[in-house]
Amino acid sequence: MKLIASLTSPYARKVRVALAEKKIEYDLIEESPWAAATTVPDYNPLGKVPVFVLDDGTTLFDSRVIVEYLDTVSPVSRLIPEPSRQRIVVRRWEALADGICDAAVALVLETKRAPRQQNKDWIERQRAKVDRGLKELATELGDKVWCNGEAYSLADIATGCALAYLDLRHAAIDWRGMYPNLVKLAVKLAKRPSFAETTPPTP
Ligand SMILES: N[C@@H](CCC(=O)N[C@@H](CS)C(=O)NCC(=O)O)C(=O)O
Repeated sequence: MKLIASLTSPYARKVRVALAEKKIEYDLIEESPWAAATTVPDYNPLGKVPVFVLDDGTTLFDSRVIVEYLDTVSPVSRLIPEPSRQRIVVRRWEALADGICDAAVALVLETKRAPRQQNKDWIERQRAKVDRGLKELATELGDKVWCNGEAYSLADIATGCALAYLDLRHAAIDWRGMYPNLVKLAVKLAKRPSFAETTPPTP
């Protein structure tokens, strides 16, 4: 099995952390979906990473589908709880964390454009999503040990990857100064081998 991914993608990192937690062997194929010669559209018509390629050639995307697949095929370290209520809670965390990444990625792309081509309203709209998203993460976490209570889950992985992506691309967003409970969680996550091994390279 192989994972087509860029090392800076927060969605790909979520999958790589899940693969490490579940101790699943795979080949990592590094690809930038933005490179002129990218082969990503050969695997995913949407041209996005991550893509997981099964041994029979089946391609899986996006990151949420891949993680659900991984959790289904291996019972090691369950990341998505079985009971439906808890399962939905964890998937909501993932949607929130991924949504923060969506807005953070949109901000990166917009601010790469020539200053005169940048749309200020669009930038403010995306920034507001990040700010509200962070507030919701912190409120939902409260003083719990992990996002979903007592047990480590996909909710923590998605949240940790989103926070680290903000550190990577938006160092000016001071989530650390505003949300000590998210800092505590991020520190705990960084100590896990799955996170330590997938730290994105600094640009
Ligand atoms: N919802 C998708 C998002 C994937 C995504 O947007 N990946 C970015 C890299 S961080 C990408 O490949 N962008 C290329 C493009 O939008 O053309 C997932 O969870 O996998």
